Amino acid sequence: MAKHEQEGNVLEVQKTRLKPPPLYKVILLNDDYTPMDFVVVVLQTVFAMSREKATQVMLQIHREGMGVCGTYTREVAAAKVDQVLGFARKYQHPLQCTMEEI
Ligand code: TYC
Repeated sequence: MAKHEQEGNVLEVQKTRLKPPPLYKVILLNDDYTPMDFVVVVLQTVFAMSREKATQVMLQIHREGMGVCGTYTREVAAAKVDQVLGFARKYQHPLQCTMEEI
């Protein structure tokens, strides 16, 4: 840590680089009841996907059981999970969403 004298005050200069924040995958789970169109709208709204991309991702989740919707810092990932669960609850669909550190 370098020190600089400036008008009598000692300023400490941060030399060491900060670690990049950990990233989290937001994962959507398949179920037998949530309508496909609803999942497509969620992917478009919460994850800013085009209709075409959202349809691809929805079908991949439908076939494989789960899928990654995006990777974000912890707070952003948590907000996306909350948004998905909020929409699902509002329209009474059992859609589940979770996050996992990379
Ligand atoms: N499996 C659902 C159906 O057949 C569609 C679906 C896709 C639900 C993706 C959830 O994350 C999901 N209606």
